Amino acid sequence: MTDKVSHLVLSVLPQVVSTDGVRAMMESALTARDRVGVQDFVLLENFTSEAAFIENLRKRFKENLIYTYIGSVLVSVNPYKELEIYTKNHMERYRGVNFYEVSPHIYAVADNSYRSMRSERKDQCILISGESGAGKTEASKKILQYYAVTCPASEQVQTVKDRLLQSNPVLEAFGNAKTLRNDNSSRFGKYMDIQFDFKGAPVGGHIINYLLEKSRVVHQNHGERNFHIFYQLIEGGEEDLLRRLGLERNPQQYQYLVKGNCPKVSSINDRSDWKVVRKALSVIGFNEDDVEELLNIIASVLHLGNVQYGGEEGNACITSDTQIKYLARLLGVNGAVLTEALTHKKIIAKGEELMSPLNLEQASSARDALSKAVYGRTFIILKFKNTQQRSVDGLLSSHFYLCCSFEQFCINYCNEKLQQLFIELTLKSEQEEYEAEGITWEPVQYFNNKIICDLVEEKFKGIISILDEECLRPGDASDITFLEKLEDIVGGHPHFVTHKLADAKTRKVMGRDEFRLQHYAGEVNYNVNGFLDKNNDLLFRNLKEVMCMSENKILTQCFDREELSDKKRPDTVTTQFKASLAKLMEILMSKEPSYVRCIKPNDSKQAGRFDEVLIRHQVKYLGLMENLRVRRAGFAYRRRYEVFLQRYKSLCPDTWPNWQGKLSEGVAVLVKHLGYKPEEYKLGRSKIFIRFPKTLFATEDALETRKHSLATKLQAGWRGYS
Ligand code: AD9
Ligand code: MG
Repeated sequence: MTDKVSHLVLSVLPQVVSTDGVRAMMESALTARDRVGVQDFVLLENFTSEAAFIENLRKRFKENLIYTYIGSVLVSVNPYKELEIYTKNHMERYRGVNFYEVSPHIYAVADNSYRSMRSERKDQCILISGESGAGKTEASKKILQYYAVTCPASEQVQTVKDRLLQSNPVLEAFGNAKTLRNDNSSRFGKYMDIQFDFKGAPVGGHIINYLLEKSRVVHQNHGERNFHIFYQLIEGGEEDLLRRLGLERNPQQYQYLVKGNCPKVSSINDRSDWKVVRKALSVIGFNEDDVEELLNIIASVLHLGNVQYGGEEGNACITSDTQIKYLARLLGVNGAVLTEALTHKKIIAKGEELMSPLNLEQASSARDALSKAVYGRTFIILKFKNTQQRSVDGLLSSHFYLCCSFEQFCINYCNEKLQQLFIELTLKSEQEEYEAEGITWEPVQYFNNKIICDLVEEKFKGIISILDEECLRPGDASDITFLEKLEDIVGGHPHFVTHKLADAKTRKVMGRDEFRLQHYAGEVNYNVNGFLDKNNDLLFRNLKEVMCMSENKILTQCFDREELSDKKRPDTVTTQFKASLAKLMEILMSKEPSYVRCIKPNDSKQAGRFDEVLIRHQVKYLGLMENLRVRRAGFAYRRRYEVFLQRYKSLCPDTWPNWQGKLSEGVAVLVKHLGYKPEEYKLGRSKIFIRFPKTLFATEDALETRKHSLATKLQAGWRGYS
């Protein structure tokens, strides 16, 4: 019943062309077109030319027009400066207005998604992709802000809105870090689900964060930092808080914070960010006790990093017990037990438990494994959770890495899967639209990246299977034997090569410990170093035991005792990831997707700089030309009859000032009068489909001419048609 009400209300939304819309459409008129390009790439005359595509982007970028469509896909170029296009006024302008009637904007995508959800009762998702620094996180924030402002609100809803918005600073504090490419780089994948009730008000949601780059907790490359939260706490934490946590106000004191030699970043104010995060934590539902426990964990990670080992005969022992004292108190564990667990490994032999001492290297890596596990698991439960209704909107952002470690391998695999979904769904939706309109669908040729997905994930023969097998194999298994196995099993695959198998030219740009995958987006070399360890992600059993005994409530959630009783080996990281990806794909397949494709204009984070080589590369790996080809395979332009008629009716005496009959007949009369040839267009059930942009442009030009002559005639006192 309630569903029906909301449906009825929305189905009567007027579909008029607003004045703003007319202006936006005028962008396509000839004069403006030369200056600002076309606002939809499908209107490019030479749509197969990458050069024309990039030229169009450039023209628009120069005019601060950072958004352009490919049909319903939004392409966004990071302006690296604040633009006055995100005001409340702008939000209002996009609210309830059809996609094509206003200039391209992220708000249009948000609004369109929201309205389809409400009027068609279809679950929606918005997929945001692009490389590091391209603007994905910013785009997702803009969408959330749009919903927060424009969706109906009540007191209860306000809490949900606040929580959704405030979950962002918290997630960013714990999951973002300064990298060479982006001062605020998200080091995890995020899937956000927002739930709306029948009135269209957000009533709940949850966030799934996956694949945090845990290795950053213990190591950072030069010029990069650890996760923001550590610096925020140290710089911003109140005196007595730091005293309680046993921390000094100097990041250089902490081993885990000095590796990148980059404690300060000019674009970041850790102290004021700390205040924002502290407030946000309470908004998303952390009470004072929760916050205390959370900060105890963060401080513990820093103390763990400062645990130093020494020792004779290779057996590690902890040189000073200062850190252990803090750790015992902050984590609520027994110091002696923790010390033993940080220096020994429990072995179960013939039913007996033995403690075997670790050497220095093993002990350091056990300590680091503990830090990563504690931080990584805390991050997973750190999310806004408030599930009430069915899920209706997802925001997903993902990145494509061109560098080459284990984490990037996983992320790039994820992107490969998303690309597959993208191609499938774009083709599917094109096909469905043609079918719905009763127009014959002509199949399109496209590159199907299934072959690469298979290379990675196929059972027994795929890279993940081979990696898992090496991880499980006792004895001499190592990263290098993994590489050799790969050569044996997938060596002949057209998308795979190693140093040994490569031709002379490729060999020059490959290390001996690397393999190269030819992704749909381009070639990526992966260094096998650390693959086995990271895939195993082993945490010694006795360290797990200590954590399970912790009195810290967050940790007891993170370390489940069942994990200890479970004799079965836990799944490897890639296997878990593969399973969660499969689940994600299933969720996404069941929703209607919208896409935002983000492009980074230059590597120096500079406003106004359009680095063509860099952009061309992204256009390629985001599959934008492919996307455009699919979209243009049939018809470049399509509009609902009423919209088309409204705009062009003045060009034909029979449709001016108003057409009284059926809309489709009005359009038929109009285009006949305009001299459209039969091969140039098709009339569907509710829309006209125009095959070539030039047909539309000619009509636009005619409209422009007519406006001019009309203006002249009006000045001369003319009344009536002609
Ligand atoms: V990463 O894969 O998480 O490393 P993102 O998320 O794609 O990356 P992000 O959204 O963080 O990039 O954008 C990087 C920076 O570009 C931001 O910190 C802003 O300074 C800048 N940016 C991005 N989008 C916009 C925008 N629409 N307007 C102004 C922007 N600045
Ligand atoms: Mg980001």
